[in-house]
This record gives sequence, structure tokens and C-alpha cells, in this order.
Amino acid sequence: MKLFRRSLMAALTVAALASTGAAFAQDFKPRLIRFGYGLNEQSNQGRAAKVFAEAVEKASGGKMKVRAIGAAALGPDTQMQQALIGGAQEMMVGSTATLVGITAEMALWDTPFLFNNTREADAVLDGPVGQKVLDKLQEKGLVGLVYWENGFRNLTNSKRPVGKLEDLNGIKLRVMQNNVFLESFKTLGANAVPLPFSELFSAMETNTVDGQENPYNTILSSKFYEVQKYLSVTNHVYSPWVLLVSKKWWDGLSAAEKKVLQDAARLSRDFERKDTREEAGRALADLKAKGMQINELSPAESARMRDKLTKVNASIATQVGMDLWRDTQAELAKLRGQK
Ligand code: TK8
Repeated sequence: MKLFRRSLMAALTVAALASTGAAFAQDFKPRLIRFGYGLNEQSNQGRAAKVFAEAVEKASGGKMKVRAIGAAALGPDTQMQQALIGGAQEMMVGSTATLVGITAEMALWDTPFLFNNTREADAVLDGPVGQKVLDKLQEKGLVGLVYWENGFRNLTNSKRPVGKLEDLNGIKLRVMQNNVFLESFKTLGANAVPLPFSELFSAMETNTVDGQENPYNTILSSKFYEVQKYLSVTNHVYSPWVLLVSKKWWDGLSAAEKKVLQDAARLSRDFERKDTREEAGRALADLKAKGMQINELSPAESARMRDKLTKVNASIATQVGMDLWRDTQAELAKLRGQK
């Protein structure tokens, strides 16, 4: 009996040691965060991803490691979103527009001419309306941390300068994969084709599509000037990017680890917006130097485009819910000092 007890004790000690060893090893194995994004490393998205990665590593004392993987190497936005929901990938940054199929409220940001400037965008996105939209992601298995700036979108194509609505007729235009973008550009008379961003360059190169719309920064960093001759300044919508975490993975983090990610996310947001705006300020001259032909819409034609696009507002309001729509309009009115 005594002997039995002694060997049992020995066995327990060995087991205890083994489990302490395992816990020890786990504590010192850094948490690996696969962070995917769609643009290349030299883009504003790539630069900010690097800032985020460094901030996480520093604040966690090396216990959390971000492996930033760009150029859609982990798949286009929609594929990464599913990987996050399933827990196969930890984080990503991507367009809010491609999230609409998962969280209908994201369609709010696709409202044409919603923001007049970046001050309005920052205030609404970082305020209660922006937070309400982020919160909606949770029930779908995603945690939204912050919005980055993709920017005001402008048209490019290989056919002709777009100076008025009618110039869009018959132009095969790639749009982001969502019904608001599809409806908006159909309304404007273009032949709108939804396509993932990762397929866009080669689609333009092979003339599968004639054009696309994106902020100056992206037209530059993705070298669209190599396959697009005309750039028409439309500023038709402001696109945010959103920093997403897999909720499945997030729920297993300690409060301290969550804070590291939240703080780094805010830091990366502030860096990203500043960097993006600086680059956008120079980009038009750079694109001209690369050989693009740039035209602005006259105020009258710009107004016609705006008018025409108000048609899609009703369906966006229905999609996101009337309360959210009204809250947004009220916040904008307050920002514009209209009361
Ligand atoms: C990059 C995309 C891109 C977006 C688009 O993955 O798809 O046109 O503007 O920034 O999210």
C-alpha cells in the first residue's frame, strides 16, 4: 500500500512537472497574429500595417508578434473575413464595402457624397455612429477595432476622359463587390462589374474591364497608371478601411492583450490617416508625371452626378436601418453647424 502510494506520488509529481513545463512554454511562445491586407507593402496600407505590427510587438514586450501579409496573399477581403470568422486567421484590414454581405450596416459608408471632407469623416467614424456600426460586427464573429482611411474615390479608365455623366455610358467599370456600388454605377450609366481588388490589375491589363475607381493613393501604389490613361476627379464617395479581429480568437485573449491591440490600433489609425493625406496631396502630380491625363468635372456636371446618385440613398437607408441613417444625418448637420 505504502509502496503504491509512493509510486502514485511520483507519478503525480512527474505529471505536475510536465504540466508546469507546458504552461511555461506556452507563456513564452509569442502569440502569432496573422494580419492580412490587400494592397502591397509599399502602399499606405502596407506602411500602416508595419506601424501596427511594431506597436504590438513593443507594447507586449515581444509576447505578441504580428506577421503582416500584404498583396492579398491570404486571399481577397471576403476570403479573409471568412477566415477570421472561422478562427483560421487572427486579423486583417480591408474595405468596409466588402463587409456589407456580412453586416448590412456597413453600407452606410458607401453612401455617395456622404462626407464633404476628412474632418467630417473622422468625426463620424470615430464617434458614436461609427462605433455602432463596428459593434454590429460582433454577432457575426468579428471585432472591429478602428477605421483607417482608404480615401475619396476617383474614376480612372482607358477609354476617354469622363467630364459628364454621359461619358460613362458603355464603360465597363469594375466596382467593389457590393450592391450599393453596383447600383450607384449602374445609375450613372456605366456597365458595372463587381470584382475582387486582387483581380483588378490584370482585368484592366487584359481589357476585361475599362476602368475602376479608387483613391489617388491606390491608383499610384497599385500602378494603375500603367494600364489606365484617364483620371477623372469625382470624389464620389469616401471609403474607410476597417481593422478586424477574429472574435473567436479575441475571446481567448487576456484583458492586457486586448488592450495592447486596441492601443496599437489607435496609434496605427492616427499614423495611417496622416500618412495617407500627405501622400494624397502629392499623388495627383505624381500620377500626371506618370503620364495620366487628368480632368476635373465642372461644378454643374458634378452636381448632376450628385443628384443622380441621391437615388440610391433610399435603399441604403433601408439596408442600414432608418435610426442609424437619421443619427448619421443629425451628426453631420451638427458638424456643419446647421443644428
Ligand atoms: C484592397 C481594397 C481596396 C478597395 C477596393 O484590398 O477594393 O477597390 O478600395 O482598397 O480594399
